[in-house]
Amino acid sequence: MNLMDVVGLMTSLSPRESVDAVLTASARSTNLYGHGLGMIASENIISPNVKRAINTDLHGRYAEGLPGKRYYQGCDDFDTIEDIGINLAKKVFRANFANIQSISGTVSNIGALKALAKPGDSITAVSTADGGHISHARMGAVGVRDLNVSTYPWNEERMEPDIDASCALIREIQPRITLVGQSVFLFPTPLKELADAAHEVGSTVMYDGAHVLGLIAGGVFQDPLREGADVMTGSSHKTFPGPQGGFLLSSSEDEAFHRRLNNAMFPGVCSSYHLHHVAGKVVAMAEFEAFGQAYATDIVRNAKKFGESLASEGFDVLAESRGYTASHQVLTRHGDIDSGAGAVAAKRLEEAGIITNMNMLPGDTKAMNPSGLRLGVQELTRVGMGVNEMAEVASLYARILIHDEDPKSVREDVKHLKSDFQYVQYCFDSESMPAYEGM
Ligand code: DSN
Repeated sequence: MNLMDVVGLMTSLSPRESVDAVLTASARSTNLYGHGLGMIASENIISPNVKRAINTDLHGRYAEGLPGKRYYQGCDDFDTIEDIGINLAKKVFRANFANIQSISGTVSNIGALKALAKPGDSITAVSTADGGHISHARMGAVGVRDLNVSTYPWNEERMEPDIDASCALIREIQPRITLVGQSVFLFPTPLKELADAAHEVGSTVMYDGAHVLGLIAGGVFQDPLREGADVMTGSSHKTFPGPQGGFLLSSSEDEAFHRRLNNAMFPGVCSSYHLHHVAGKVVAMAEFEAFGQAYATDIVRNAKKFGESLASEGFDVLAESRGYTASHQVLTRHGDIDSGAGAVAAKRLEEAGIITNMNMLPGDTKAMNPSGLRLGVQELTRVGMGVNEMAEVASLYARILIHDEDPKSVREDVKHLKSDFQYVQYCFDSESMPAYEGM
């Protein structure tokens, strides 16, 4: 069936058929992940109690403002939830300020850019080609705020900004915001050096911790708010294992600055802020306080093992000289630069029930035809896989991508491996609800 046939079929559905089609497709997607290996580095699954917190009447309610200062009645109970959440966020992320209203990492970034800069100001950031997020670029949030972006020179060997050249850039440009952090994020950013240069020229340091927030909270990556970041943004659903949403955090003790950050979020970039997801985030933070350090430690241990195992299977794994990774991610190159071999590899893995994403690697210039894969182990870790399973997963990759076995025959082994890992770990009441079932 070609695309136009599919579009035709979709537009001819009756209302009842549309409902059924959505429910069927949702169940199939759940099934795909339940029997497969979810390895997209920006995803995760939520615990039974987070699911319960999300599936409440709060999903349809409004609470503009802050706890105790609302524009709507009926918010007293939600105020309790948000108050617990703000306090937990300060504790879990070791911050002096926390706003937990953001509905995504990108919205957190737009809010931070609104609070910290005005249109026409300059900003420095990691380029998308080197792994920066689209919201750090003119095509994304940085453009929405009309900021002029200069990107850091990149050290490909170390997979981080070239320190001396980046400090020189900051001193030359004197950006309003020195933005660091990436979506392709293998190693901690050498933050202290960059922050010293930034503060010397009066720049505010903003750290986008979307991908690595759980590792930061678990104390196994870096501690941006103590290494010079003034503001930290992040997603609540990547290595931090909550529902989809965002955080806005700061090390500042200045209450006027806190008000600026809060105002940037509301009325700045959010009106409704999805109260059920806030409740889910609060439960996730409480569970993280209890279990997060062990979870974060296991993620990094698994990622290192996965990188080593892929390399032993014969894959070209990036950053060998640094032990492949210090985060949840591993990067593999599958052919020449711009060859599109990463896209082909991702499709073959999907046929076996292994869900990944193609990714540009240093040198690639075509986002739809990159040479690489970005692989994350945070979801597999969350359902209890350890280093032995990482070696097994690497061998499944090799059967498909190196020994050219038919992915469909590997799919049964993927399913078999996954069948033993059906409950979310590192949470309360783990076995009260299977990981891949609805609410
Ligand atoms: N695009 C997401 C990622 O996969 O990194 C972040 O928003």
